Amino acid sequence: MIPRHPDAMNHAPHTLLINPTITSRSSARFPLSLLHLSTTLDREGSSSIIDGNMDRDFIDRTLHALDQRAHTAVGISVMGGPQIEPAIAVSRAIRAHRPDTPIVWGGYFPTLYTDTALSAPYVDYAIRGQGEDSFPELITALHAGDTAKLGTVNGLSWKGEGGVVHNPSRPFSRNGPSVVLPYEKLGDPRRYLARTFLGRRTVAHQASVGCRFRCTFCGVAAMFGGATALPPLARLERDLKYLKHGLGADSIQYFDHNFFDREQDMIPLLEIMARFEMPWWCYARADALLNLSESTWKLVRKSRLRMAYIGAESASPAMLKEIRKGTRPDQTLEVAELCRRHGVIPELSFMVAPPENTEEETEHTFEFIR
Ligand code: B12
Repeated sequence: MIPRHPDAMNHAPHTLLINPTITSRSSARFPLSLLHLSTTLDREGSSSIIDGNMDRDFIDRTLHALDQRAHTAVGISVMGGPQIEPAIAVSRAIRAHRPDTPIVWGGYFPTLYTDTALSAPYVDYAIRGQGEDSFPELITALHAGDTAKLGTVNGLSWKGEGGVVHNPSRPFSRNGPSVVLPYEKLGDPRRYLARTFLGRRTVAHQASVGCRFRCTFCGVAAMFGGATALPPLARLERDLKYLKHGLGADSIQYFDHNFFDREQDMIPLLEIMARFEMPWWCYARADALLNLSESTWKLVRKSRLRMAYIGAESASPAMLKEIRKGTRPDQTLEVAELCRRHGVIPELSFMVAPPENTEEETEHTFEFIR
């Protein structure tokens, strides 16, 4: 029998979504994971969001929110690294304050380390991968108190009588948000318009999802398995119109896992972005930028790409081969010059201290960086 709030059956399911504190307030960007989940949760119920990056007292706010009304469950977004500590703290506080409220973890950490997450007494369910379809199904089951349904939710891992049960994974979903994200759930969304290198009112947005590459070290490859989906042109137009004219944004950080996919597919997107004239930042591969034609680079300049985050990873061809990056060190040097020629600042990330020849390789990478 699934424990439920005594008042639960008197209204539609309601879910509280939490993003534990992980950045300074000035670095806070839209909690897109929770906004995406809200769009689907609100089809058959309702949801509210607490973002610890903006509201630093997020644990007190959470306990207060739980006292205001019946909650079917609490959903917590957890990335690997520093976000785990505040995620544990808020989960423990919820468990102590409302023992009957189910706690659901989602995001990169519970997706990549599901058993570890579920070994904690304050984590009842883990949603693996994209949550837009799985989570509403779990909420429906919890709201109905229907244990039998738990086994049917793809992408869910839960604690059965005989131990942890991992339901089959959910196939990759190409469906993006069918409506403009519910930014109003963040209080005044203009609080998230940040002053950055790109502009005075920078916002974060995710247009496409996934990545077709399978670099061995990357959580994205593990989460999406090489699947990727670009946004329909109308959706990109709709979202940019809202961000620029609705919210007053003047520049964008695209959080897409790998912005420049196949050149011919990018051109219509770049044409729309060029019309909005909002300086932008993205994640990009060196080989993708090097392979763009002169005419596409002309369009990229017109679209006002200002900075590209490029995973250079290593100065060692052998290492790049081993991690299946698919690029070469000479391409890293070449793309740095290419970007400069087109007025784009290359932001290059490297991994140092590999397991073999640690010191030698690290020194080699430092020389390469210089
Ligand atoms: C914004 C961001 C940050 C922000 C903070 C975000 C926050 N939580 O407030 C900052 C800048 C702090 C950050 C830091 C780091 N980040 Co970061 N970050 C991102 C980024 C660019 C966007 C996240 C986002 O909004 N995605 C869009 C939403 C829609 O997708 P999503 O988050 O995946 O959510 C979906 C699912 O995961 C799931 N889901 C997510 N949460 C929940 C919750 C519930 C309840 C459910 C049911 C489902 C669910 O459903 C959602 C909808 O499909 C991602 C790349 C990306 N595009 O995802 C990298 C990424 C998540 N970061 C990554 C990493 C590694 C880090 C760092 C560890 C890097 C470092 N070494 O320091 C640091 C760690 C944190 C730190 N140092 O404090 C990796 C994670 C990979 C991994 N192995 O786990 C990513 C994937 C980048 C990459 N390409 O590798 N990051």
